[in-house]
Amino acid sequence: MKTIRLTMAQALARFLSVQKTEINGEILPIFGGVWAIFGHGNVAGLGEALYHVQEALPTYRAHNEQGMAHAAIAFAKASNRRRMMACTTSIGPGATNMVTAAALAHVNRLPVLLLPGDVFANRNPDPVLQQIENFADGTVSANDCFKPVSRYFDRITKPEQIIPALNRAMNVLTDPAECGPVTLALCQDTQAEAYDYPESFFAEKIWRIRQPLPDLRELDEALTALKAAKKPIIIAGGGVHYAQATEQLRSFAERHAVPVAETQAGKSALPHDHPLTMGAIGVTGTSAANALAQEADLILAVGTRLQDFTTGSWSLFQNPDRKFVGINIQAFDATKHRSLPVVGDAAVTLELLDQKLADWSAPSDWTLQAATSFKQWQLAADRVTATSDSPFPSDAQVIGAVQRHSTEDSIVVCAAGGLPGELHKLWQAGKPGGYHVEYGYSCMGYEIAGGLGVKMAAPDREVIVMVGDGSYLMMNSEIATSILLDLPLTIVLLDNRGYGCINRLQQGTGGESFNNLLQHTRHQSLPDIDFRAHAQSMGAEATKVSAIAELEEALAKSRASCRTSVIVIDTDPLISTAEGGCWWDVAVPEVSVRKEVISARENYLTALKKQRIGD
Ligand SMILES: Cc1ncc(C[n+]2csc(CCOP(=O)(O)OP(=O)(O)O)c2C)c(N)n1
Ligand SMILES: [Mg+2]
Repeated sequence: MKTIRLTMAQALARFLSVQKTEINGEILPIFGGVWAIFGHGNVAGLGEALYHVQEALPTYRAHNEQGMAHAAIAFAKASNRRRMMACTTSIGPGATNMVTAAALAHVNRLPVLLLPGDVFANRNPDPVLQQIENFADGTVSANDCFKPVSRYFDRITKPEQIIPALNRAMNVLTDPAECGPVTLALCQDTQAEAYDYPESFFAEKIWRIRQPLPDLRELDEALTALKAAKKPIIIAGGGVHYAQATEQLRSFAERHAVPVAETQAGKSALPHDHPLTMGAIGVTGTSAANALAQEADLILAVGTRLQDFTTGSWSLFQNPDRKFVGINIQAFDATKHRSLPVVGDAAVTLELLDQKLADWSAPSDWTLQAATSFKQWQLAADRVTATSDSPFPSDAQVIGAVQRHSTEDSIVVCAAGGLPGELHKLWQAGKPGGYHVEYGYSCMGYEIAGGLGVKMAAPDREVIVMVGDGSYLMMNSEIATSILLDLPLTIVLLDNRGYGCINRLQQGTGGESFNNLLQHTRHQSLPDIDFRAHAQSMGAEATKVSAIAELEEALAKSRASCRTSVIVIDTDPLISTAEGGCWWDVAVPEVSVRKEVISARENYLTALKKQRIGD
């Protein structure tokens, strides 16, 4: 057997650089690069190794480990999981900074390879700088925090262990059902240790995402249920995009006249003006989608996790005879809430169902009802997004302006605050993938770093990040990275001077405004944060606009610019779009001295009666 003597880190870097993927007939590196922030836990080992493979596997430096992992995850999401990135950190704080991002990837079923440094396998220098020292368990390190949020976790204590570990890692990262974060904790001394690796370990490998066929009995059961339906509706989730099944979804819906509603991850599966689209569903849904969902007798849930925002915490589907059919690559999701499961690839499964349904279609009065209620919704949406000259416009009015400025190729990026709900309801997505909102983990601070990852995946498309002041303050440092890498983003910052959506939620649950908007916090003096100056200090072009018309001018300028632009606009923290939406289960205190809480509790108890679980 021919061997090559390399350190574990050199072997790992070399292995990653020869993993390939096939996209539309083109062979590309599956790893778009490695994000790295070095420290003593990875600079000498993996740092030295990455230096030598930069041609095939570029290294990128970020400013925050969570941020760089967000960028990596966004890159994978924008690539429909066909491509991905790795992230390496030092031991300790650098590593644990990535745990939140690992959870985000875990929830959203997105691939990312996390390579935190770890303590010495030989334990000689113990405790090494930043070693946590668990009193009761000598095998525990800070990296154990990754275990519950990794689909596969391993600690590499011997150089030869990467041979099976990387094979397993690649399997998880490219398996459509298992897909999620993989963490390989790399002990510092092991990174530097040499081994005679078989040459075959470094042979180029092309990974293709498999498309499993569904079980025929499951397919038949789903078919029988569908044929009996009088009021069917499709819920399109993120899986529709990851399976690249948007065309199959569209032709299925058209052939069988089934209206389509979209989750946050599913949005943009159908173009916003398709005659069968009902837009967003659930807590942040359109009145049309939600009215239909209430009556629907058959819910065809495709590639969705059916999280509470989609189901209105299980209050939305009120038809006593309703049936769920779950088309999903992962049985865990396909069988949720007693759905009839059809475990398989969404594109293949929709095609098979389509053929077997032949000329069956939903009754025309149902589709007519759907189209009529969507038209009504559109009128409401047009009203709330129309221009205003108010000094404090609503989020919806800002969205209207950004929408008017955007093109079919623009990609809007968001994650937390009031904006995701407003965007879910109101954004009119053109092409699949034009809407990138992380709402599985809804992680404040994803927006800018995520936008950077999206831009890396789609450098020719305009990336518009919409972000609240709270999320911006939580994490903005990858603006500097976007300047470093010459990857321009358009960032629209909506400053409502605090955590507007949580303040509204607090009021909605009977609470006094407290600790959310800056004015309601314990303070000596109220900060007047100059976001424009802040963004400018990192190298971005930045402006503050005082009205919607000015915002539109600034957006046009930003498109012409080849640098990241930050456009700041003051908005009203108290307004959100009242039209559409449905109940969301947020537990209200059973006893309180506040009469507003008591009354909110009464409303809560009434609402709970609509919750249907386990039937
Ligand atoms: C990391 C993280 N911490 C806390 C939350 C809970 N949370 C959701 S939205 C929000 C406020 C966001 O403020 P901002 O970005 O200004 O948006 P706004 O609500 O004002 O629209 C908070 C604290 C979260 N989603 N993520
Ligand atoms: Mg805010």
